[in-house]
Amino acid sequence: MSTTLKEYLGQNNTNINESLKSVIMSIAHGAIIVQNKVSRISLDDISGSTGEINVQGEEVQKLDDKANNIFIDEFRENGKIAIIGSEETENGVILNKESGEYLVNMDPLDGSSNIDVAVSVGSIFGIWPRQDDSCLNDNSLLLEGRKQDAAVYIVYGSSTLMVVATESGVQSYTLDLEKKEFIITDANLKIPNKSKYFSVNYGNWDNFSIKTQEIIKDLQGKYSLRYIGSLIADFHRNLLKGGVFIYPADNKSPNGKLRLMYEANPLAFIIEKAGGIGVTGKENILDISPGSLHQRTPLILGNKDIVKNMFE
Ligand code: AHM
Ligand code: MG
Repeated sequence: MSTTLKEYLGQNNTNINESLKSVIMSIAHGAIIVQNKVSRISLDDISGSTGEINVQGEEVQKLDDKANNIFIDEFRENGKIAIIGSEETENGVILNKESGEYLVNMDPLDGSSNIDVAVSVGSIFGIWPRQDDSCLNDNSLLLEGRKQDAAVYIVYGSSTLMVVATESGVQSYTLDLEKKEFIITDANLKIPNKSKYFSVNYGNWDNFSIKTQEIIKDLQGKYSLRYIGSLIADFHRNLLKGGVFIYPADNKSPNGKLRLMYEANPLAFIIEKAGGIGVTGKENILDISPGSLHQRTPLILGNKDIVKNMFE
């Protein structure tokens, strides 16, 4: 008998409160709508860019925009979310100033440069309990990763998966397209002890520092190289098979490319709950005290052993 996401969250051993359950269910509902758009991109004229440039200075893809609106609408309807930070909006979007209990930082469509070529993309969410502040503004979103109550990502790939991490562990659910329900397919996801892969954009080699080049040279020959260029797809493969993902600082991106609040923090939370670790190279991602919503960070995510060896 298959257990749906709703049924699984309803079981006593998950230790998740009702409000958090409803936030997770809203993400699942939004993801089913986004999955449909992703699969129909060429049929519904939603490929390509909107012509706008987002706060990151990157082209906004039509689907970036749609996914952003889909999840914001879900969260607005939910009522439990006070404010959202999104890759696609310059400032936080206030939803429920009075009684919102959670703050969500999200990348509504990660890997969007891969959408038009039918390569896996994803959505990423970090969920924090609202702190004791009466005035709600962008600063309310700037909490350390370790304070997250939960983090979630979706992979829109050959199948659509939703991975949910809370204090009690990490579960993976697969979307049953016929029933339009996420079904639990792994109740206790752990990164394997033995690693298979390392993932880095070798095209940036000349911009890497000597130290970064040495670290990467050390991985060559020990592990197979896999790099998709969709963070979620690279992360998910390495989480299941064992490995390390590296997006370091370089000459072109002195603070790294990926964003702390809605890419690094949720994935570092998930990998830690699965037995791995997320670091910048100098500190644990989850301990960084954030300075701004769209802050970038060097990012290394993987098995504890490989990551520790990289800096010895
Ligand atoms: P996005 O959030 O705008 O889609 O960009 C982030 C993406 C990640 O999915 C991926 O890991 C990275 O950018 C790839 O960057 P690069 O093409 O420089 O290797
Ligand atoms: Mg992204």
